[in-house]
Amino acid sequence: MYTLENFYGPNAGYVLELYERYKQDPALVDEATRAIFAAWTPEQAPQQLPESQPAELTAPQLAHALAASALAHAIRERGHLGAHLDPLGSSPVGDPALLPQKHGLNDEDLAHLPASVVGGHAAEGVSNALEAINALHAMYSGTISYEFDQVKSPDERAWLRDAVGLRQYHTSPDAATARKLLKRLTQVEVFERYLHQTFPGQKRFSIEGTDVLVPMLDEITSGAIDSESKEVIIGMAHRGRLNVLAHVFGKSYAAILAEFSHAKHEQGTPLTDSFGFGWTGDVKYHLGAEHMLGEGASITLKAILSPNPSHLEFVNPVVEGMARAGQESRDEPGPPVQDVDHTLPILIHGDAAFPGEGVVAETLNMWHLRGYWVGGTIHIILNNQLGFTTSQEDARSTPFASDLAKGFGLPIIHVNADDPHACLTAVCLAHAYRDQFHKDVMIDLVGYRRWGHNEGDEPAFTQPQMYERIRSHPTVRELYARRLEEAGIVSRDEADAMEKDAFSLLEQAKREADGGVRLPDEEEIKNGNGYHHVAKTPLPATAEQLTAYNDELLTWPESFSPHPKLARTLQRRANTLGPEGGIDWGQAEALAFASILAEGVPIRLTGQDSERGTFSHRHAVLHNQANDEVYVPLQHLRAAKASFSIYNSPLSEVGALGFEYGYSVHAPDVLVLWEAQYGDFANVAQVIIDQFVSSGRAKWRQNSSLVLLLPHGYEGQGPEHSSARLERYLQLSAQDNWRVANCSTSAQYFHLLRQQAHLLERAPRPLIVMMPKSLLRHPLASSSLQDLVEGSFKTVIDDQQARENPESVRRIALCSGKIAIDLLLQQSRPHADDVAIVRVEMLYPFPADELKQVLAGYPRAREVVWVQEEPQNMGAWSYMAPRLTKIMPRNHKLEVISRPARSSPATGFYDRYQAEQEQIIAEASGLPLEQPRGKHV
Ligand SMILES: Cc1ncc(C[n+]2csc(CCOP(=O)(O)OP(=O)(O)O)c2C)c(N)n1
Repeated sequence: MYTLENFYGPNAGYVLELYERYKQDPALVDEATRAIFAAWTPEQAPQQLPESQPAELTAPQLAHALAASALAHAIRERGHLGAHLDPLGSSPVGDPALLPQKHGLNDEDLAHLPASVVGGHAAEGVSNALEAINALHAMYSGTISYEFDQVKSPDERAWLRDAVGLRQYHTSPDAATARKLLKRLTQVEVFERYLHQTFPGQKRFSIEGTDVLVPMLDEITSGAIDSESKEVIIGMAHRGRLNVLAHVFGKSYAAILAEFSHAKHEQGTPLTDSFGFGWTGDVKYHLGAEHMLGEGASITLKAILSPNPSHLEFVNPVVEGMARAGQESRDEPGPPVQDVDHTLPILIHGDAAFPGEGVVAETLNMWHLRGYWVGGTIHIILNNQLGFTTSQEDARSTPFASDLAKGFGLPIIHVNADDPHACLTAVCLAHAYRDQFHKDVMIDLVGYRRWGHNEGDEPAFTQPQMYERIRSHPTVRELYARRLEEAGIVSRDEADAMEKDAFSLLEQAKREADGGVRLPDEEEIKNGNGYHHVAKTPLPATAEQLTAYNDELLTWPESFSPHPKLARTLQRRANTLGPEGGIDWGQAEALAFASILAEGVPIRLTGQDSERGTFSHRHAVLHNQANDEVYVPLQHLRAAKASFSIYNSPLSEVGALGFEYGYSVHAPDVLVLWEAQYGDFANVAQVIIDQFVSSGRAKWRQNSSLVLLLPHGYEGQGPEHSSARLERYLQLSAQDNWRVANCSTSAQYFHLLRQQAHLLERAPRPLIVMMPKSLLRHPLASSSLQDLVEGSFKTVIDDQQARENPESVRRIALCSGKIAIDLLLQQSRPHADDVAIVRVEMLYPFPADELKQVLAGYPRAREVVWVQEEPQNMGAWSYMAPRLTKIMPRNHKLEVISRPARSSPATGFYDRYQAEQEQIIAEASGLPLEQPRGKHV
């Protein structure tokens, strides 16, 4: 490669030599050189050269032409380093390559060269290279600038360069549109000013400094209406949210002002009325909204603002999942049919949060994956150059807030938030790129923050100089009003009148708010959550149906050859529907899925290696050994009335789970399942579990029926592959927020899945399932066709053996999941007749009635022990103890048998694991306890 110095001065001779070679045969020079020669070669250029100049250039002319070409290239590639992006006027980073002098050129040299050495749209309609270079500077180093070199496809780069030069995307509004824009900016500013004056010091996370976001969103939504999209889904943090709610989502000023005044809290607003109803609400700048957009008869676009927690950026994967859900039709068998033009996702980021939070990278990594693609997201960094009190130098290691996006090949548009026309150009271009290529695109909207992080903060404590500048910096409305005044479009009086009108609307709204505004939630709260009143059991599947599904699931096209070993393993499933049973977990799941699809409920399952199943137990996707083609039997089921999709997820938890949560929220009729590779990896997704799955309903009345499959069980695999941290889910259980199950047989899992599908509409709740590992194929955990056909999900399973002689039972050993099988395996239990082993299969909601009934069935029992594999400070014990105490007969004592309290969930030494496990089983089976390990409660 050449350095810039190669193209002039002492190197001119060398360049001429290269040019001679190029003329002989272009293939004799490398690609980069070829491209430069092609830009000015006489084949293209002679007609644009002044007539006096010969087609063949002299050596100095040639050197200047090459230098000009290199300068043009530098501006296109690095013009953003010289762009005027900061409204507060800080100098651009700069790059010497953007200056003609660095290339050995001055203005006169450029003026003597043809515009064609610069090429592209900059060369159109100008008479020499100097004018073309100036035009190029205006395009790439003005108040808008571009970074495209990271875009891998040459076609896309060419399209983007073309789009920058074309007038088509450049906003130069006519007088009426300019007036409308000024009015919008006035509404945005006056809204914030009004709140500032009326509620001094109250948090609102003002948009001021990036006010132009609102007209930018207006532009995107009207573009979406033109593109016939049906939905836009927006994810954003607190900054500017109230303004977006008011102006993009049509939330009434009165409702917002009422929230500030707390006007309704004494009269039955959620906070006081919601006790017991599962809704506790959220602060106003986290709330979501829905609004229909359009004009007159064509109100066709549904705008959705996803609610989000304070945790910055974690809403990103949720919005992507919602978008995917909105884009898919699922009412036919086979894979869902996706229309990416139906739904447009928009993510608004913070300049500190975007480079800082890992979930951003996890979400960006999904953009091109089969199971996660949404046809492109428009990203906007609301760049106010500060994160709370942290300056950019301390917030990131890269020059631009958007640099992370370069690694994912996104085109980036930087724009100064004080130039509304440039900002609208940025969104038009971004939207057009998304529509054309269906890929993500990034806008870095550089503004400032007029107040502190929130309105109670004093920003000058930490950024004195910056805030000195901000104090005297006119607002974007003021700047735009002056611009329109100078252009003779809007007079000062007109601009002032716009302000007055905006104020009087707010004053009127305040009067309404003070008079009491009805909040829309009361009816729902009155009705409670209804969970306890629905029929939980679906109609059973028949033996004939399940047998037919089973046959079909074991059939693939004749030309298709799965791995022979796998084919043999799967064929074993052909023999398990007889009386001898043997339906294992994988088969029970497949049959449950088949019957759910036959009832018209679509299914989507994702997770790391979930197509095969981490433990090689699922094999929902078969691979032809001859050509790598795949065959998904559940997509070919004749009885299916809905789609089935399954994807291996990327190696991500927080991003992957967030996506599925969003999908489940926006497609409530779908059984959406996310599987952790091992249950404990779900702690990487803890924010999604805490902030969305467990609490979304309480905070935002957001319903999800997402199923989390979390492999769990002590099998000697060490600290990280044993526990799915059941205790955490149980600690978060309240207000009927979800269901937590730990099944001990494949039939129970079968019924649990069918029940969840049945409850999607009736009582939507997430379902947390502790999944087995060794039990996947364990004979004692497997089931028969009869178990599938005749049974239904049992929240508690009594001990059949003990039931034969209940009078002799002295101790009731309660347990859940795999330890139950370990206990039942004790063929020669020393006190088999004395101890009843009772399985609690649904831990939350706590099956109090069922347990009471079981306990009452052993009249001579005096002791209840909770047996768990987990250490005493983990597992279900802390959750069960107070609940069991409440329901136990008074003359019973309650004990726990477990590993002792530990900081790490399991030992790393297999022999120690085994000894511990044996001790737990021995203690649970023996009577009485010689050395009680637990405490009486
Ligand atoms: C995950 C997370 N960590 C920390 C915070 C606390 N916090 C709230 S706002 C903020 C600064 C955000 O800066 P930026 O992303 O630039 O957005 P801005 O507030 O400037 O609009 C921080 C650190 C948070 N909300 N979320």
